[in-house]
Amino acid sequence: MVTPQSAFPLDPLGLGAGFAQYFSGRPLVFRAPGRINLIGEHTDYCDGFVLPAAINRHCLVAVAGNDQAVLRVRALNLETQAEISCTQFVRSGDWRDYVAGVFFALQGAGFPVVGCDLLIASDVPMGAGVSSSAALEVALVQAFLAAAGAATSQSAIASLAREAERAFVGVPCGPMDQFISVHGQAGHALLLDCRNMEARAAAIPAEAAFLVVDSGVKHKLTDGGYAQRRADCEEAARRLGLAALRDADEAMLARAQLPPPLDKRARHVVRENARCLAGVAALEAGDLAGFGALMRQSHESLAHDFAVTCAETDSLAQICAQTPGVFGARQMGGGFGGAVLALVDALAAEAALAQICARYQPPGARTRKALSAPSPMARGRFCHEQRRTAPPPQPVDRGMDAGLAASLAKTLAGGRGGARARKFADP
Ligand code: GAF
Repeated sequence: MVTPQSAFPLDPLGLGAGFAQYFSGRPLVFRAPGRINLIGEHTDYCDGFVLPAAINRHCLVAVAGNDQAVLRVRALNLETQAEISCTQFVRSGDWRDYVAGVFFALQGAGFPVVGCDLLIASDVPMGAGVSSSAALEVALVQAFLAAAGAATSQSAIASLAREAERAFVGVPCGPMDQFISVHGQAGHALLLDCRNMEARAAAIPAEAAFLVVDSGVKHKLTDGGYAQRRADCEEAARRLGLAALRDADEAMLARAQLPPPLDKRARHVVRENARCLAGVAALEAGDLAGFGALMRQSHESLAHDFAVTCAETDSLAQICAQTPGVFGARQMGGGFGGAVLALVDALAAEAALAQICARYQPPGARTRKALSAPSPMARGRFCHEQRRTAPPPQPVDRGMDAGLAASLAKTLAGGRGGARARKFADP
């Protein structure tokens, strides 16, 4: 996946300094990452298991209160701006719903909110299945809270960001994307149990690299297919007499003889949960071939049982899987397009990416251009290069002295490191 060189600052100091071009006031800057999901797709809203990792692509938001009942927003990567009312939520059907949605989700949850000026920049590709929206939501939650002088727990930040997506953007998403954007750890994926929100860090072996290859087919979770799959899963669970498909197993499905397509939807979830648990064991054992085989099975299941792939992602996953050095590949994220994730031998990553780009015929000139060169994201072990996520509030003073600036840059660049197992309770 390639994002052209950005014409705007993507570091907190640069964005903080850029704020003065558009607004007055001293901004605070917040940052949240996008994600990959190694395996466990369409299982999070079934109370199941997922294995996401935060990536080294981020959304940054610089914020300062403006003493007015309005949100003045400049989105640098979209080259656009907007004024959004703080008194009433009005659905726009575009990026403004995320900004207004987070604001009103916070207000609805009883947090203080104030009118703000916001400068937004992101290098998380949109519509590619790497959670650009969750990164934006998480950064916005932190920004709005800080502007109002409020604070809350990391888990609450993730829940509030998800609530904005569900209640205001209108996507009935599961908890995975916002959770990993808040809790991601450098060099690790997190095995998340979406029923009790307990997570365990699993180290990504040094020999492993993940390539994210954009199919060029933009997915949009608001289009209805995602909500339909979720409704199918809930209906299947209801017919099985279960709280969620997490509680189903193969024997139950064989006995119940659910009607199509519920039978296939349920089979995907039951098997994908099993693949996710087998996957984390394979990863921890350094069995990359085993993990790759599970990824291939996951793609087949997403294509045939869950019906969320498309011709382009099927073709791209096949090309990836046939490329020397690649252990396995699968469509990632909500589906109906977006990106394919490939697990590859780190030493073969550059060559594999070049071969994949040469063989894949993406739809449209824009994407051909986008795939013309390897990107930092697709190059090497990008999961090992990610930076600390969800940094604490950091005032960015345009007159900051060099020593403080260096110390801030160092803080923001530091990884958390170290595996941990803990419960992330919802508020
Ligand atoms: C999207 C959703 F936002 C997630 O909650 C998850 O359901 C994913 O699709 C599919 O696994 O990213």
